Amino acid sequence: MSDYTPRPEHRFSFGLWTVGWRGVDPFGVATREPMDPAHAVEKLAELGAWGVSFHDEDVIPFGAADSDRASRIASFRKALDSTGLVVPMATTNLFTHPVFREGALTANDRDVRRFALRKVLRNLDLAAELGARTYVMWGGREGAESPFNKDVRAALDRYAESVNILCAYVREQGYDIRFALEPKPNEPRGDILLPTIGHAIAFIGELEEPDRVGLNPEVGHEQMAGMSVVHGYAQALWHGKLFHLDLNGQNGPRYDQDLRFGNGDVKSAFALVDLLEHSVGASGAGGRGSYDGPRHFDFKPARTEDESGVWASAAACMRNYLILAAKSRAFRADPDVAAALADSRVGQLSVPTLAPGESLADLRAEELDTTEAAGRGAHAEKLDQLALEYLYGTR
Ligand code: DIG
Ligand code: MN
Ligand code: MN
Repeated sequence: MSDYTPRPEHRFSFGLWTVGWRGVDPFGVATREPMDPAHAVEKLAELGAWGVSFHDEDVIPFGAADSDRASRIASFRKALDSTGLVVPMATTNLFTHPVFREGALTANDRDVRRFALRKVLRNLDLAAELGARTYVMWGGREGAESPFNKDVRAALDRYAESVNILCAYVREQGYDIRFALEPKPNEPRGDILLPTIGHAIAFIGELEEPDRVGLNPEVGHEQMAGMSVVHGYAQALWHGKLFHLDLNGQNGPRYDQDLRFGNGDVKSAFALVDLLEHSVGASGAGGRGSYDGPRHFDFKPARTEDESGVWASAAACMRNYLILAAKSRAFRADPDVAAALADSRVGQLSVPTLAPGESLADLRAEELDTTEAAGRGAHAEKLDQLALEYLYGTR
């Protein structure tokens, strides 16, 4: 029997806002009491987590006096020190306060944009103090409900201006920090800017310091847009842009469910863990990119739960990852799978189409019996069924 006990070496991390989510939704008030960040840190450590991430306001209330800010940071630090949990990632809440009602870094209102930039800069300093190496930017309020209310080209100018300023600041301060953009197609805005991995990768290419900016793709956000999360993560890896990740669950295009990881689209969860675990150090398809960062969860324990359910849900995120990682190892070691991969010519995709030194004349001199080639089966069904049988537990 495999051991599915989470340990710090697995590098599981959680957003403070996940286990601290009080269950407020558009149709109901909180079902849980506020959670002290120190308590969250202590409980996550007990469960076997390695790290925590935070928004500024997960630790420091909006507008807190300096003395209150200092004591809350001290309490958070004390819990980190006593448990040994680290802070791999930090981010800014640019979405809760009404001042951000029409956006933050891309608000039409220039005063709001300048305030948002100051808010990020301040939390970047704290992030650096706490040792975070990734700073996530999720533009939850960057977008619009009306196509006439947002000049998207100007908004992207402002977004790029902000990211360029933040990259320059981190460089000048000597912070060992990279930025990770988090795409999401909608919710809370009718349409959010940089809605998918593809949009974000294209945007990064227009920045002054593109090497300092990558992605923090969230499973459910790609699936909300009807995208394949595995293809999206694989392309982010291919670009060398998978700087961090938000693991959770989702049942296809609908509101952002933020289910515990491993719930929702189970097959995609298995394929994603296989990609993340198999591609680390492996030849992988083309060998391009592998991810060895935190296994970070951004999920919401169901509103139905009391605090005991919160911890059951958090523990299940890590357990599900370990179960799927064990299945991926077994799948990859199975000789029947190796044979099915060969029958499907999966490895052949890593062979360059043109041989080294081969000329186009050589290529064009070749002929293919297209009737014979058209008759070649892909044998994908057999391979996919083997994968499903690992999920079903019959292998
Ligand atoms: C929501 O998916 C967003 C916010 O929770 C946060 O800004 C980001 C960090 O992972 N994810
Ligand atoms: Mn989400
Ligand atoms: Mn997220």
